[in-house]
Amino acid sequence: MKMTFRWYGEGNDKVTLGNIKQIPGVEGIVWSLHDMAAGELWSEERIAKEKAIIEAAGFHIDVVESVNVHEDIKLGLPSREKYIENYKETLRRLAKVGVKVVCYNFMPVFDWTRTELYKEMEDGSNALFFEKSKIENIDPIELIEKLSTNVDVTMPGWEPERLSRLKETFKLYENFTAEDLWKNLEYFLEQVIPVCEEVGIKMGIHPDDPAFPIFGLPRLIINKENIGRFLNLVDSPYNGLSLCTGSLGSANNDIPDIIDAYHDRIHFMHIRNVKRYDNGDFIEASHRACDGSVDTVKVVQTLHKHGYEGYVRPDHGRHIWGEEKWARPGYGLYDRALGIMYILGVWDSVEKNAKS
Ligand SMILES: [Mn+2]
Repeated sequence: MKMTFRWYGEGNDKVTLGNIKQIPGVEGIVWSLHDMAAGELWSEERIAKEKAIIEAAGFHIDVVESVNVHEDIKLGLPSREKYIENYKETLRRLAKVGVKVVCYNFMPVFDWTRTELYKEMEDGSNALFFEKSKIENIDPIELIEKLSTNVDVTMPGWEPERLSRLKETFKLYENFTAEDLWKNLEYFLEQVIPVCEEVGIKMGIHPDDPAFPIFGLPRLIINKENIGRFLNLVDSPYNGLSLCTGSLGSANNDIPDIIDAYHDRIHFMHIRNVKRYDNGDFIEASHRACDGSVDTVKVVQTLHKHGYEGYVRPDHGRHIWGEEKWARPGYGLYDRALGIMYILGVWDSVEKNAKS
């Protein structure tokens, strides 16, 4: 297991590479060019600059999260061809500087959905929260209209300046089915995976978050069965997974069982915990197994059992010690650092037991 940490880049992240350097065990930075729009070709100069900054701080640049997939590719529009060509060329350029794994997702419209970014917990920390009743059975167009007339209410990703564009995007997905999305995903993989095989980059799809359909939009990467179907779309080791225990944990998935089934196709692990409530709400919890619904201890044990040699990062953390004042939602410093120590603690203890 190779430990990494996600960093949003200089001037774009209050956490510094110097901070990260002091977390035990971190070897690599998970990075991206965050100002690149989906579908844009990444410039070689920008890639080289980012590589220089990260390597100067003593980290590797093996994992990129994410190279985002343009909405037209998900929708299967004729304009997807130019965006797929850009995607392939970006992969070639990343391979040239030594990138090994690229994380991406194939979720319509949204990257991830929560209803609150700073839900206060009993201990004074706060975390990302999803309240199901807030968005269940709500027509997204109606929700957009409600949000545009009431400026005091907003949701992450639904900021007033985005609402009109959101409305257009949602309209494009009218009468669009999960089978349509599967077909478009297959088309994308058939184009991109041969390039990956040629240049040596492993693709890892990130599960949908949350792992169930919302706003009538299809969701594919949500459970063991669908992950199996995904891996068979193009049956190549380069077509793999960025397995996120938090995303899959937002629904009742047996994650150690999923790892048992597909461990040889997992290139990147996101490890975090979520606490699920009976009504379908969930909140992001500390990494500790007993604090949430994901058995994070068994997750790490299962990875060890299979001799997992891929990349790992702690995923979202809570905001603790007041860092909500400056940190990105989910991407503070302290709780993710604690998460790393928990993950490494479990790993080292299994490792030691195996040797004695
Ligand atoms: Mn994740």
